Amino acid sequence: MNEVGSTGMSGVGATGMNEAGSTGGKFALQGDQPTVVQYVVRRFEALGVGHIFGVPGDYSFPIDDAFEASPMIQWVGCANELNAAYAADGYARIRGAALLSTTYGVGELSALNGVMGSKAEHVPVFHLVGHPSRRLQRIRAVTHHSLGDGDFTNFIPLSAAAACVSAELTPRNCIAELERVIELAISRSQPAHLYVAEDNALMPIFGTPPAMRRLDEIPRGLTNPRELEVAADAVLERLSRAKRPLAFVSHKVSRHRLEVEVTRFLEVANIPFATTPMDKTALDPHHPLFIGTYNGGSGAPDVQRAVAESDCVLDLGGVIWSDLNTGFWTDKVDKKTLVRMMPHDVQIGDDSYGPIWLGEMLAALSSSPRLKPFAARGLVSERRLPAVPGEAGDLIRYAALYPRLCRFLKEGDTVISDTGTCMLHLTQLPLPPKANFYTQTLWGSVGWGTPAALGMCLAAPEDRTVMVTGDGAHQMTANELGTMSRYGAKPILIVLNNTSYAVEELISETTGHRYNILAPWRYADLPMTLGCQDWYSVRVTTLGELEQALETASRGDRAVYIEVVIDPAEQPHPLPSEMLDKLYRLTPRDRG
Ligand SMILES: Cc1ncc(C[n+]2csc(CCOP(=O)(O)OP(=O)(O)O)c2C)c(N)n1
Ligand SMILES: [Mg+2]
Repeated sequence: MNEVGSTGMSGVGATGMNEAGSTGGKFALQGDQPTVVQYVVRRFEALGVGHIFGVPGDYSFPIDDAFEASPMIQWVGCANELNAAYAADGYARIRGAALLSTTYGVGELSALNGVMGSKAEHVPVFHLVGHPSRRLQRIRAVTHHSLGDGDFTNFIPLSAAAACVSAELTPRNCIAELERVIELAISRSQPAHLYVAEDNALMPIFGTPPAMRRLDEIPRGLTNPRELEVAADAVLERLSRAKRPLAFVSHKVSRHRLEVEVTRFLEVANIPFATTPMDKTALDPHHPLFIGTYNGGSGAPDVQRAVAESDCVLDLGGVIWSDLNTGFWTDKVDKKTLVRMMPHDVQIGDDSYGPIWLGEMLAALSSSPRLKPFAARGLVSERRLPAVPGEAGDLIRYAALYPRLCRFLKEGDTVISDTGTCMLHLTQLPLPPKANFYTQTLWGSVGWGTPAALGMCLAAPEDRTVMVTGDGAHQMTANELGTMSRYGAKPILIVLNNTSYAVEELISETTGHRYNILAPWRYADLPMTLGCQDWYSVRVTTLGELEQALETASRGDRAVYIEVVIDPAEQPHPLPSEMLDKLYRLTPRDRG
């Protein structure tokens, strides 16, 4: 469990529930019981969440007021709700849960692309939405942010669709609903949608609150002992027949904080592991059993060989076998050899066993006397640092840029890649020990990286956060730079200025589209314009300038913004037509 420690609150009475957030606003009632929103704040304080990202709005004032009064949860005012959702996503990837606050209609809908990304990539974000009061709803008032039809249920299914659970909080259900929703969101590692009408928000809750569990105390899965026994037997039987087992460790292992259990199992059995680009640092890439990143037919040949030759492939947690995560579905995993140990069930061939919590499954396997260690085999090509080509006066080409970025990274760094050509390069680089690498490989919403860096900096201020983004992605969310400075985040931001949506040219059949050309921003001026205090911001056009800037950045005393001007000679070449066929068509041209 990553730093989501105890807040020191074990029960409601601990700090006098009715003090914080009792603003005496238009609906406030006095009494011994906390109001609904006060209780929500206390519950998330006890869970261990330290920040809430959002944009205020009148229907959510009760929520905003209550969090503003919290001594433990800091309000982080973002430039817009989409950015706030991305920031919450970044925060939750590190801290295990995050809070997002938006207002009815206009705010919640703006956030939905970001929250949906959290759903796709299994990140638990609690999306709190303030609704118009029950009274306005009863009289079917025509209000702002509504469709003017007196119907206040229009947006509920939309926000609910971006979550794994959705609930309206009322004074009567608040205590039980909150526990149910927290448990579901954490066990599924996906967002929750919680909404509350403005008047209900300020009513005292009904009932007696239970002892409040911290995040690491929330049960994440159930196990049927009989199913566990049968499934463990089936896995051990498969392993007993295997000569060359290999494991894939997926991002769900880190989402569910199962790194220790997975490492133990792999070490006891001495089974080597690979990761896909999306899961690159699901376990430490410097672990001796790590063989490299597997990206179907486009990854390192020795890793491809190891996967193709394996007679028992263990999928630990649930790999995303998607286009961009498997070299456009060129993976050579023989499905007959696949044993899928998902967070809540196990799938082998046509058989499915469950419910089985992955933590218990791993413990059962690791402690079984039938699990014999396999002969060790190591493949360590991915740990070698790449050579650094080019001269100081050269303009900056990718082949010279990425090796320099690679050498700049240091142990324990948080590395973020936005979607774009940078993701294709960064996922192939070796990373330093204990580095954590984050992308949105499945959802791929460009612009996620900049606000996610804000969230990650606040989630782990002691770590160094390095974010690489294309200029097109950055133009979508750059207005969050000011928020970073305001809340003391000190990221290292590397913005690749190639004046275009270059990756779009790469994946289209023709090049030279005007719609892929960007407005020419002066990126290095942005931090100052957006109010960033004492940032080191620089524009570099040669390798010498780049090295100088990275040298300054590595001093680590302040936030850094490096605009890297890419050599205009670096033109994207469209992918070979067979690749494009694979990406976009059901049947390849040569077979169709
Ligand atoms: C929200 C969203 N809108 C549009 C897209 C389509 N899209 C994918 S990559 C990309 C361009 C990225 O350009 P840039 O950040 O400049 O990176 P480059 O490829 O130039 O390195 C776009 C627009 C998307 N993925 N997400
Ligand atoms: Mg670009």
